[in-house]
Amino acid sequence: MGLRKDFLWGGALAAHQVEGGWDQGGKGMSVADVMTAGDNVTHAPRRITDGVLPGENYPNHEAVDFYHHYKEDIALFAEMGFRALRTSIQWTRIFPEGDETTPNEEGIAFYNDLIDTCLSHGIEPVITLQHFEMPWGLVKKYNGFMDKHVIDYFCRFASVCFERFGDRVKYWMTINEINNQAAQPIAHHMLQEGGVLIQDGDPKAEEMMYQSAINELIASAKAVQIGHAMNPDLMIGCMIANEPLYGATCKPEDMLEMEKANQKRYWMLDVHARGYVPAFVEKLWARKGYQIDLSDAERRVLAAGTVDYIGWSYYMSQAVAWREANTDFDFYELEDIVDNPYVKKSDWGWPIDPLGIRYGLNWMEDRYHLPQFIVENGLGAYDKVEPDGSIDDQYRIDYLRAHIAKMIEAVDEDGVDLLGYTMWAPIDIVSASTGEMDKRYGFVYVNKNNAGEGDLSRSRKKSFYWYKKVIATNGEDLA
Ligand code: BGP
Repeated sequence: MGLRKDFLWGGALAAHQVEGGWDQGGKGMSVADVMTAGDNVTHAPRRITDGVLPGENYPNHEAVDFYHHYKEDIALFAEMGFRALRTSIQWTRIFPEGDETTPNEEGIAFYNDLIDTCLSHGIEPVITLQHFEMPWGLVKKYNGFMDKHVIDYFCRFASVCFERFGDRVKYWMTINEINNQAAQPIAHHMLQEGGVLIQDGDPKAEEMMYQSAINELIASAKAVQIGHAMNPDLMIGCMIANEPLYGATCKPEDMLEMEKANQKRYWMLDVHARGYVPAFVEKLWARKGYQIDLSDAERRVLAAGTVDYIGWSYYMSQAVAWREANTDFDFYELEDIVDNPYVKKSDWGWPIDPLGIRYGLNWMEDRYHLPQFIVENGLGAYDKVEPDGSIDDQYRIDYLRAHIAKMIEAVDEDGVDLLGYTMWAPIDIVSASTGEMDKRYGFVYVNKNNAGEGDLSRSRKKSFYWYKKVIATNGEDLA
């Protein structure tokens, strides 16, 4: 009983949310570098500016300066007993504009040292190739994945990563939370996943999303084949935002709406895992008159590039209700998700549902029969530093304990094949959705606030010691 002995306990980061050093070491500008900060008080969203403009606040430019602190930070992760660290390789450190023919050796040297530092502590590096980090140069020249040329640039980037790091990195993921754009084609998400700029309200937005997503999936499938051709032992997965969906009631319309919502949110996973576009998507394209450029040769690429495992993030479940006007049961997150009265919410309004992680693991197992890897799960919260410097983040411990307990039940009682759990994020970092520093996830506190004040010093929170014990007992002692 219990988790496998080599269970990959650890933490997950995204390079652009921690590294900073946005213009150092030959790095080019990425989409993360042109996003301003939003906030949780006025609910102002992050804005995308046309390049880096004077007088704007770009929180990812410095982030928590992992670029210069990674040795110290990885030593802290090792102190907790991490067996795995997930992070991404910023495309713009390797190809600053995105379409160069030779890589930037300084960027490669940085990641070589980061990977070696992990390995020297016995930590398995787990790498995401594209975590909201599309080169701005590719956005401006090609509108990101709207253009098929970008598939080739992604493959060139992936090839260099597999060649230079594949001797030491076994676990890979292609595109982070690729499905976030599926049911809410708004500018923020289109930019993050596909590097595609659209105007809010553009009537072509959804068709563009499908075209970009298809091109992203082709790029992912090609990367899987490139990686396996170099080394068949590489484990190359996808990365899905898993928000298990519940019908708001047992009314038949709500249940069908829930099923249609699942189809729409997870069809990209169908392609990753099964290698073909499901019929309901082809029908939707036909019904809406979308002209999607997907050749027979590209369909063969999709079939030949299926993933080895499913990596997914879990923060919340959602409840879905049918609206009478919605005669074709077409799902849109902003309109069809309703409050679930049975679950609490975080300070940022994210539903908290520990049982949903077990439900999600079972749902994935039933649908895809592939190994799974929970590569993000955590609580964004306000932390208070006491006068003696300590941080009593019992709420974070409670959140993680409840989720890990349900995750273990899915393995123990339901037989799910689970490779590991990398919590988000072991150190405080810049929030992806709001750009805030004060939305904290870490076991390690970083002295920096939303206004950018603080000396970036690191300190251990109460949860640091708790997680160390969880790993040391392989999840048996969650107390
Ligand atoms: C996921 C992203 C991460 C991360 C996390 C928490 O969507 O993969 O990059 O940021 O969510 O979200 P946030 O930072 O908005 O709190």
